[in-house]
Amino acid sequence: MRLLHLTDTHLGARFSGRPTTGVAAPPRGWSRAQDHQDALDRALALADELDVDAVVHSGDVFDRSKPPWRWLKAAAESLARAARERPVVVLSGNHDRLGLTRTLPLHVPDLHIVDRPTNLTLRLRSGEVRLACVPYRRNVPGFRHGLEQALGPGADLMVCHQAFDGVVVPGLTFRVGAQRDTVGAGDFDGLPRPDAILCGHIHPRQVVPCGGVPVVHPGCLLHTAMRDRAFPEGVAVWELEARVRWRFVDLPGRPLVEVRSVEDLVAVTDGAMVAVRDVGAELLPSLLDAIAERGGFVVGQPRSTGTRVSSVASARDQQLSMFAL
Ligand SMILES: [Mn+2]
Repeated sequence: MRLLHLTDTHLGARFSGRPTTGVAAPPRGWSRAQDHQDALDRALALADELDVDAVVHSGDVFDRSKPPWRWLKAAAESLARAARERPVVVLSGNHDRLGLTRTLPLHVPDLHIVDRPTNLTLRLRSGEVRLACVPYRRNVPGFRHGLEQALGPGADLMVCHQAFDGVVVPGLTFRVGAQRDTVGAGDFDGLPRPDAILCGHIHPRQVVPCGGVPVVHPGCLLHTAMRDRAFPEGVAVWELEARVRWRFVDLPGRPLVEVRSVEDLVAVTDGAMVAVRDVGAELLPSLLDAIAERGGFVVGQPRSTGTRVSSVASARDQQLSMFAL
């Protein structure tokens, strides 16, 4: 039995910062939200190619709880089409704050939209799989309550959108007790153990143990911020045989490049989205020309030397980076 696991598609997301204008402006009509929709379609095409038995999305389907109509419609069409081929499970994340049943009022037989803790049995071609699904919970008691409902009856796998003790984003390791929504092995006491946890929320790809159970984060399907550009974008493919295994598959999106000097231009390839940082004002016009010549375009206001970086700004950046998860 084979599953495709994707997460944090953030459909409808625009990139922070207004696109620049003039030379090195984005192509006419370009929108980062189209990139997010394309990434979803790439992942669903891989599900077809690998002929998986089911698709599981572990949350943050949309970037905002009320997504723009255009992107809502595109997502609904893609998910409904995928669910005609195989069961598709979508779980709400912290960004899907109002719940997905309101956002995606789709009545497609094999599209399982999960807004509440649910013990879900998927009947697949090659057998059954029991999923304990716990959408994002704002605090630990809420998560524990969700676990009792979803995992209490027993499950093969768990699906959730939560920060687990020990997960890492740049500059921060999540710890139980340090954030009110971070959970740990103790929260599973007295409950059946799933073989593995398919997790969303944390954008850098990683695996952490939780009481001996692997918590697998394929990472966001497409970057929502420049600072994440070093992390791979993609999905996990699960094989459920005598033992449960997964592998990560990269599905790289548009290249993201930060340009601070002439040396960085080499990384600007056709279609690259570029942030210009801390460049001297006298150098800026020629850099913008060079970026445009290489087929790249700039998002955000180019920052010249000395215009911004301060300890206050970096503290705020860090807060923003946490908010963006
Ligand atoms: Mn997210």
